[in-house]
Amino acid sequence: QTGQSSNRGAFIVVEGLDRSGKSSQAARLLERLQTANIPAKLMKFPDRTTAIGKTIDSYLRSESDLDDRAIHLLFSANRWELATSISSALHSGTTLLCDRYAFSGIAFSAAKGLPYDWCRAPDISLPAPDLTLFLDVAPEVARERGGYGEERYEKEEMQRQVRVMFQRLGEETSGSGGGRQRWVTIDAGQSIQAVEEDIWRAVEPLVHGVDNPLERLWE
Ligand code: 2DT
Ligand code: MG
Repeated sequence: QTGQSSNRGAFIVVEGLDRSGKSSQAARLLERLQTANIPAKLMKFPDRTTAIGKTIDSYLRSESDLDDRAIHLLFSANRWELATSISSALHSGTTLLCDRYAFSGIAFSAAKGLPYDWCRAPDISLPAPDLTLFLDVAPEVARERGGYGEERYEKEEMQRQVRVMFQRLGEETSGSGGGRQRWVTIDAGQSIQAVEEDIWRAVEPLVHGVDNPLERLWE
């Protein structure tokens, strides 16, 4: 190739309801990339290890209570505190996988009743994923996979609302406002192997690097 190829790593986000298989699929994808000698790294939001992340963790485990808007802003701040490491990893050629990102931030808070546009505002300008894989599963199927856990939000009615918000985010991301960003819905009700293959089909074109510059969310 000629010209100014930026040849950075791809930024790939995995989103979905609780019990959609997100974390297992992200781990499998990481392994697959590493086996193919593609430099790759896996991140996860919320990142519960930072000071902000510890406050989020305590909230999710219902050890503390916070105003809905305050916790929303902390989730966003938890992404902003890692935004520089995201872009440096990508620019050093690492393919970055991320288990949840800003879409979860909006979907969960908007599902609680906060205004959608208000929820989106603090995440505007974050590094934008090249590809978002939405692992779509019906809440009743997710429930049958051994039940939801103990954490806040892990209830069927909440998950139902969250799914509606994810679907709206998907429509807006793959629409005209999305630049080169792609949103791919994966049927996560299939077998683990079938989901893995669908994911690989979407990811494969990106694993040898991306030429276009890193975009910012909703700019
Ligand atoms: P995990 O079960 O994946 O650890 O997520 N959440 C997540 C939000 O409400 N806002 C956010 O910005 C993010 C990233 C989704 C814990 C829960 O936190 C929710 C489930
Ligand atoms: Mg969870």
